[in-house]
Amino acid sequence: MKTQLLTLFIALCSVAVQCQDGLQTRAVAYLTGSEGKVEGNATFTQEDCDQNLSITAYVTGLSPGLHGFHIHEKGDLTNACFGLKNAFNPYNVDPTKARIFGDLGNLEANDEGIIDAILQNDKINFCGEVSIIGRGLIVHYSETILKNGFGPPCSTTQKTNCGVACGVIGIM
Ligand SMILES: [Cu+2]
Repeated sequence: MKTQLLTLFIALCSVAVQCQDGLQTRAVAYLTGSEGKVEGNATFTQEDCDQNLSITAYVTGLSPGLHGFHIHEKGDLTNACFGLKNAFNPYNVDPTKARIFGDLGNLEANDEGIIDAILQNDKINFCGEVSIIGRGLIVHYSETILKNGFGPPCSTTQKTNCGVACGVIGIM
Protein backbone atom coordinates (compact mmCIF):
# COMPACT_ATOMS: atom_id res chain seq x y z
CA MET A 1 0.00 0.00 0.00
CA LYS A 2 2.79 2.36 0.98
CA THR A 3 4.60 1.59 -2.27
CA GLN A 4 1.43 2.33 -4.27
CA LEU A 5 0.93 5.65 -2.50
CA LEU A 6 4.56 6.56 -3.06
CA THR A 7 4.24 5.69 -6.76
CA LEU A 8 1.08 7.80 -7.02
CA PHE A 9 2.80 10.70 -5.25
CA ILE A 10 5.78 10.55 -7.60
CA ALA A 11 3.46 10.35 -10.62
CA LEU A 12 1.48 13.44 -9.49
CA CYS A 13 4.68 15.39 -8.82
CA SER A 14 5.92 14.48 -12.26
CA VAL A 15 2.73 15.82 -13.88
CA ALA A 16 2.93 19.01 -11.81
CA VAL A 17 6.54 19.61 -12.79
CA GLN A 18 5.75 19.01 -16.44
CA CYS A 19 2.92 21.53 -16.28
CA GLN A 20 5.20 24.07 -14.67
CA ASP A 21 7.97 23.44 -17.16
CA GLY A 22 5.53 23.51 -20.08
CA LEU A 23 4.23 27.00 -19.29
CA GLN A 24 5.46 29.54 -21.78
CA THR A 25 6.42 32.65 -19.84
CA ARG A 26 8.21 34.87 -22.35
CA ALA A 27 7.65 35.95 -25.94
CA VAL A 28 9.10 38.59 -28.24
CA ALA A 29 8.11 40.44 -31.39
CA TYR A 30 10.69 42.15 -33.59
CA LEU A 31 9.02 45.13 -35.24
CA THR A 32 10.05 46.55 -38.61
CA GLY A 33 8.53 49.07 -40.97
CA SER A 34 8.20 48.58 -44.69
CA GLU A 35 10.49 51.54 -45.37
CA GLY A 36 13.12 50.32 -42.91
CA LYS A 37 12.93 53.54 -40.90
CA VAL A 38 10.95 52.18 -37.97
CA GLU A 39 12.40 49.41 -35.87
CA GLY A 40 11.92 47.99 -32.42
CA ASN A 41 10.85 45.12 -30.27
CA ALA A 42 8.26 44.17 -27.70
CA THR A 43 8.77 41.60 -24.98
CA PHE A 44 5.86 39.83 -23.29
CA THR A 45 6.11 38.17 -19.87
CA GLN A 46 3.45 36.19 -18.01
CA GLU A 47 4.35 34.11 -14.96
CA ASP A 48 1.13 32.11 -14.88
CA CYS A 49 -2.09 31.79 -16.87
CA ASP A 50 -4.21 33.76 -14.39
CA GLN A 51 -1.71 36.61 -13.98
CA ASN A 52 -1.38 39.89 -15.83
CA LEU A 53 0.88 39.93 -18.83
CA SER A 54 3.52 42.63 -18.85
CA ILE A 55 4.83 44.15 -22.05
CA THR A 56 7.92 46.23 -22.67
CA ALA A 57 8.04 48.08 -25.96
CA TYR A 58 10.94 49.98 -27.51
CA VAL A 59 10.42 51.40 -31.00
CA THR A 60 12.44 54.05 -32.87
CA GLY A 61 11.95 56.05 -36.07
CA LEU A 62 8.33 57.06 -35.42
CA SER A 63 6.62 60.41 -35.75
CA PRO A 64 6.22 62.07 -32.33
CA GLY A 65 2.81 61.53 -30.71
CA LEU A 66 0.38 58.69 -30.15
CA HIS A 67 0.37 55.42 -32.04
CA GLY A 68 -2.19 52.64 -31.72
CA PHE A 69 -0.53 49.47 -30.45
CA HIS A 70 -2.47 46.30 -31.23
CA ILE A 71 -2.32 42.56 -31.52
CA HIS A 72 -3.85 41.51 -34.82
CA GLU A 73 -5.30 38.14 -35.79
CA LYS A 74 -2.64 36.75 -38.07
CA GLY A 75 1.13 36.36 -38.03
CA ASP A 76 1.63 36.48 -41.80
CA LEU A 77 4.35 38.98 -42.80
CA THR A 78 4.67 37.87 -46.42
CA ASN A 79 2.96 41.09 -47.55
CA ALA A 80 4.37 43.58 -45.01
CA CYS A 81 1.72 44.42 -42.38
CA PHE A 82 -1.23 43.71 -44.65
CA GLY A 83 -1.43 39.99 -43.91
CA LEU A 84 -2.04 40.58 -40.20
CA LYS A 85 -5.75 41.26 -40.86
CA ASN A 86 -8.07 42.60 -38.14
CA ALA A 87 -7.20 43.47 -34.57
CA PHE A 88 -7.53 40.33 -32.43
CA ASN A 89 -11.10 40.16 -31.12
CA PRO A 90 -11.79 36.52 -30.19
CA TYR A 91 -14.95 37.34 -28.19
CA ASN A 92 -16.45 39.62 -30.86
CA VAL A 93 -16.65 42.59 -28.50
CA ASP A 94 -18.31 45.66 -30.03
CA PRO A 95 -15.31 48.00 -30.44
CA THR A 96 -17.52 51.08 -30.12
CA LYS A 97 -18.47 50.03 -26.58
CA ALA A 98 -15.45 48.40 -25.01
CA ARG A 99 -11.82 47.79 -25.58
CA ILE A 100 -11.24 44.60 -27.45
CA PHE A 101 -8.79 41.90 -26.52
CA GLY A 102 -6.05 42.91 -28.95
CA ASP A 103 -6.21 46.67 -28.35
CA LEU A 104 -3.26 47.52 -26.12
CA GLY A 105 -4.04 51.25 -26.27
CA ASN A 106 -1.95 54.08 -27.66
CA LEU A 107 1.73 54.51 -26.94
CA GLU A 108 3.37 57.91 -27.13
CA ALA A 109 6.52 58.47 -29.14
CA ASN A 110 8.64 61.31 -27.75
CA ASP A 111 10.12 64.20 -29.73
CA GLU A 112 12.85 61.88 -30.99
CA GLY A 113 10.22 59.47 -32.28
CA ILE A 114 10.95 56.84 -29.64
CA ILE A 115 8.45 54.71 -27.75
CA ASP A 116 9.92 53.32 -24.54
CA ALA A 117 7.06 51.87 -22.51
CA ILE A 118 6.11 49.21 -20.00
CA LEU A 119 2.46 48.10 -19.85
CA GLN A 120 0.39 45.65 -17.85
CA ASN A 121 -2.56 43.93 -19.48
CA ASP A 122 -5.17 41.63 -17.89
CA LYS A 123 -6.81 40.54 -21.14
CA ILE A 124 -4.15 39.04 -23.33
CA ASN A 125 -2.76 35.64 -22.50
CA PHE A 126 -0.23 32.99 -23.41
CA CYS A 127 -2.67 30.24 -22.42
CA GLY A 128 -5.54 28.45 -24.09
CA GLU A 129 -7.44 29.22 -27.27
CA VAL A 130 -6.83 32.96 -27.02
CA SER A 131 -3.06 32.71 -26.83
CA ILE A 132 -1.28 35.61 -28.52
CA ILE A 133 1.68 33.43 -29.58
CA GLY A 134 2.10 33.51 -33.34
CA ARG A 135 -0.18 36.51 -33.84
CA GLY A 136 0.74 39.87 -35.31
CA LEU A 137 1.80 42.99 -33.42
CA ILE A 138 1.26 46.39 -35.04
CA VAL A 139 2.35 49.94 -34.29
CA HIS A 140 -0.07 52.13 -36.24
CA TYR A 141 0.83 55.35 -38.04
CA SER A 142 -1.23 57.40 -35.62
CA GLU A 143 -3.61 57.29 -32.68
CA THR A 144 -6.50 54.86 -32.64
CA ILE A 145 -9.54 55.77 -30.55
CA LEU A 146 -11.98 53.47 -28.82
CA LYS A 147 -14.78 53.70 -31.35
CA ASN A 148 -12.22 52.85 -33.98
CA GLY A 149 -10.22 50.86 -31.49
CA PHE A 150 -10.78 47.78 -33.54
CA GLY A 151 -7.93 49.22 -35.53
CA PRO A 152 -7.94 49.37 -39.25
CA PRO A 153 -8.23 45.94 -40.77
CA CYS A 154 -4.82 45.74 -42.38
CA SER A 155 -5.33 44.45 -45.88
CA THR A 156 -4.27 45.47 -49.36
CA THR A 157 -7.59 47.30 -49.77
CA GLN A 158 -7.52 48.99 -46.35
CA LYS A 159 -4.17 50.70 -46.06
CA THR A 160 -5.16 53.83 -44.15
CA ASN A 161 -3.43 53.89 -40.79
CA CYS A 162 -2.40 50.28 -41.15
CA GLY A 163 0.92 49.45 -39.54
CA VAL A 164 3.94 51.72 -39.62
CA ALA A 165 5.76 48.74 -38.16
CA CYS A 166 4.73 45.18 -37.49
CA GLY A 167 6.02 41.86 -36.29
CA VAL A 168 5.03 38.39 -35.13
CA ILE A 169 4.92 37.31 -31.49
CA GLY A 170 7.20 34.32 -31.06
CA ILE A 171 8.21 32.21 -28.09
CA MET A 172 11.54 32.83 -26.37
CU1 LIG B 1 -4.45 47.60 -35.09
